[in-house]
Amino acid sequence: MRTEQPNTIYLKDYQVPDYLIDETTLTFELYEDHSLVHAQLVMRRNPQAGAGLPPLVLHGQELELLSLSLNDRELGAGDYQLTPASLTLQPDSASFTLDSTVRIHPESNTALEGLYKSGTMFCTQCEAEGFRKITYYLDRPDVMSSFTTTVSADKQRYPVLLSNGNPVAAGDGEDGRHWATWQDPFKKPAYLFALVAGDLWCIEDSFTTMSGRDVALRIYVEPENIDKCQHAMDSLKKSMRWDEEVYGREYDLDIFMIVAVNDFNMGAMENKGLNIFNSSAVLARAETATDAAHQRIEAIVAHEYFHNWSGNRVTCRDWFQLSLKEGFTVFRDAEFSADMNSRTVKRIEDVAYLRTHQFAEDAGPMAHPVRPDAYMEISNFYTLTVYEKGAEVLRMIHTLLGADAFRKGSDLYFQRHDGQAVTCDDFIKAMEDASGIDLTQFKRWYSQAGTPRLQVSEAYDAAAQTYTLTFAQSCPATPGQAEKQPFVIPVALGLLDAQGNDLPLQLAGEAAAQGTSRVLSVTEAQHSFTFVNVAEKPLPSLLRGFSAPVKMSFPYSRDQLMFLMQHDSDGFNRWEAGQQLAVQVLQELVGQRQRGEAMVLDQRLIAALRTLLENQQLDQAMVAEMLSLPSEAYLAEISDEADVDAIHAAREFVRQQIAEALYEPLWARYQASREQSRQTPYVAEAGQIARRSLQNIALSYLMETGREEVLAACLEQYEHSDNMTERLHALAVLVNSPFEAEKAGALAKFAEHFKDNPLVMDQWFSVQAGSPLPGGLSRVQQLMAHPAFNLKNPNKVRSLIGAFANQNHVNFHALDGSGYRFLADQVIALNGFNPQIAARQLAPLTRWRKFAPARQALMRGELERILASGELSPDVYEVVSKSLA
Ligand code: B3K
Ligand code: ZN
Repeated sequence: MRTEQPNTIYLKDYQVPDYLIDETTLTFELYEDHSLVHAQLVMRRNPQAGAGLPPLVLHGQELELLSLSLNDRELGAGDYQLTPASLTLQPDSASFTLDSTVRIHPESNTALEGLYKSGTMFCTQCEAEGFRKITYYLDRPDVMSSFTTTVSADKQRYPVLLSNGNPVAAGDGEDGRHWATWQDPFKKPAYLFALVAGDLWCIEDSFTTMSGRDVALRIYVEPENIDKCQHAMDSLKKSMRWDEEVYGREYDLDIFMIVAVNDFNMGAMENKGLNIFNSSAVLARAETATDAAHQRIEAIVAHEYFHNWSGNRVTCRDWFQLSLKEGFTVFRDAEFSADMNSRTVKRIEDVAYLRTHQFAEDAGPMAHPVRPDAYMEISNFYTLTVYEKGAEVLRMIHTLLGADAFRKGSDLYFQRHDGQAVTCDDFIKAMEDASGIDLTQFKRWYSQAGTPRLQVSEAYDAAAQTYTLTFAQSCPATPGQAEKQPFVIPVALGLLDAQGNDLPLQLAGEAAAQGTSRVLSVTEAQHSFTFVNVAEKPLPSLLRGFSAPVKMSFPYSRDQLMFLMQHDSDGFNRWEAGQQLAVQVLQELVGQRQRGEAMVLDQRLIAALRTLLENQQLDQAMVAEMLSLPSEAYLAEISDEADVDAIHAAREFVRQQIAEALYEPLWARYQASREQSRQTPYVAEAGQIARRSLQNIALSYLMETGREEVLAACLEQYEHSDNMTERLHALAVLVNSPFEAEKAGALAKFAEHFKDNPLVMDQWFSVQAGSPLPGGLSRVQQLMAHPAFNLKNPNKVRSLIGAFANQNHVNFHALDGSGYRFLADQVIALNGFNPQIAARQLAPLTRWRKFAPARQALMRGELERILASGELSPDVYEVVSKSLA
């Protein structure tokens, strides 16, 4: 049983640091069975912290202190105090130099935080609090220092030695060793420190910045992956140009490096000048990575690059401000991706993700504001709320201010705070100062958790020719926040006439109409807006482009939704109307199923989809999105009590009905596209990606019919595609089909062919883990014993255990509790060596309140079992204890 509970850290307790570090000089001596770290810190009393010389408390964990000296005076054991997490000593002057040497063990670091080994290579991950596992330090983001780093290692094993900044010196040492020194002239917090040593190859390119400086660009990978870097390099150059054009931000060092590593807890890390990436976020070529993987790489490369300004040049004062850099940078990368691909499709994907996963988080036991006010373990707060909802908050500011004022605000923010560690309030202040718009009430988005509901009602007065929309907003209670104040909710909208045209929009009191799509600010709990000169009762198109992260409802009839699907000038809302129609139909079927009635499908859904499929003018990616039914996870999220089996049955029923009724147009679309694939070599480019997405969704519907000609087509696509997008989809469709022999054959062949490519094997695990066919858990358990599986590798954990628990609802939620027990067992195992990954995998169990009492009891039982399982990491303890509270 655990004895010690982790402390809760509160935003309200923030205090400036007592001491500052101006210069940090590090020397690493890397060996196979230990490493030595020498740190020289040039320090001084923080003038903002008051008078006197308080004790200096440095962070440090899992360090073996070998020597310590203050101003060149060697300190003895009586001169300082050590705890498992700190080193305390008493400075005798306001400025001093501290030298320390510690021994650490990267070779046995399985938490993948601090300095660790991934395969044969040394690498680091310091955000948020990993630097304290490297040396004694003030490991907090408001302590910013210049860094000079020397790395020494065996030359043959580790020919490449990298750190932040620019290379300044290198040479050979004794015993076959060599060294390199790097200098980073920009002051930075320790969380942005990075080091890499390994046998790496790189591809090289260059970028000329807007002021004409040449920057060397390098992507380092293990030699066998050197042919999979070009897409990431192209993405990097596009990102650098886009940030200059859209934000006026120029890169600042002479070199920018990306290193791909196989063992990484998340996607990537923005270390200054030396981004370290999960190899899944770098490596791609047609034969091994899907379109989705290519787009994810483009987005992550951009995200990490954009952090150079939004995060590195201007950083966070404390970790409560995490969304200052993450929400802003996600907003920036989303706009970049929208500019590089289809804007509407990007928005649809992001909103579907937000509504399924972030809304669920915001309704669960870990709900927290975009700027949290308390945490036990900061690693648990790299959440969908901080990232995705944080980005929505930025998007709303952009919508309210307009693009020009927003840009003035961001220019002011970067100029005013360059080189500083600041708060979300500082960001808002810059936006207010540049735009003249008061954001006081708007800031509630940072402090209040929970997803607001927005109920909209209408009233048309034919005699007065006025149309009134009334918005009623409310927000459910969340842990620690019973009452909420009204938010500022920007509602972009239009009004459609009977032909589907946008009407001019004139509000009462305005002299003339102002456009046909505009943004209303809903600021009161109950807020009405009256449009005048409205000659006929219009149909409103509300929350265009999903202008605010709320749960909006309006009593649309199914016929009205079908009309909006065809006529709304806002592409996002055409999709949204289709989703709402599908949700209505699916919920009706769920009810029929629960009452034991035969399910009867409203044929209007078929009619609407037929119209879409027959329209050859529409963007194929849009058609694909509109053909996609709301996911089981989303249907669960919007249920008061999610009936996993009824949802699955209803959704499968609709899929089969669509497949039978629309067989012809789906088959025609499929064949035309597959023919084009056969004739055109693969390029990861928007037009082809759109075509393949429609082709693939058509194939999944067609396979529902079980017809021989479809099976043959699926096998042909599987065997003969020149790219992973088509091959993997064909495999997934086979895996979910009843054709056992073909399925087994394809799976075996795939594994044999790709056994040496771990990223492709991740896909192979995922398609099997996600299959809703009976027996899911035992398939997953067998796969855990596959030679390519390894619980120590986070990508493997995510692709097998994560895919099962998050994407395979019927199997994970099996009524005998076996899925829950399995997940709890894995969390208990992971807790022992990688707490961050353990805590992340727990998320599905934290949603227990969504389900009927029998499942609730089973899920809670597993959470309690984890709590009692022995010594828990703070990461797992926080999630489990809050979930049970
Ligand atoms: N800033 C990193 C995330 C670090 C997570 C640490 N547990 C990646 C990113 O958001 O760009
Ligand atoms: Zn980020």
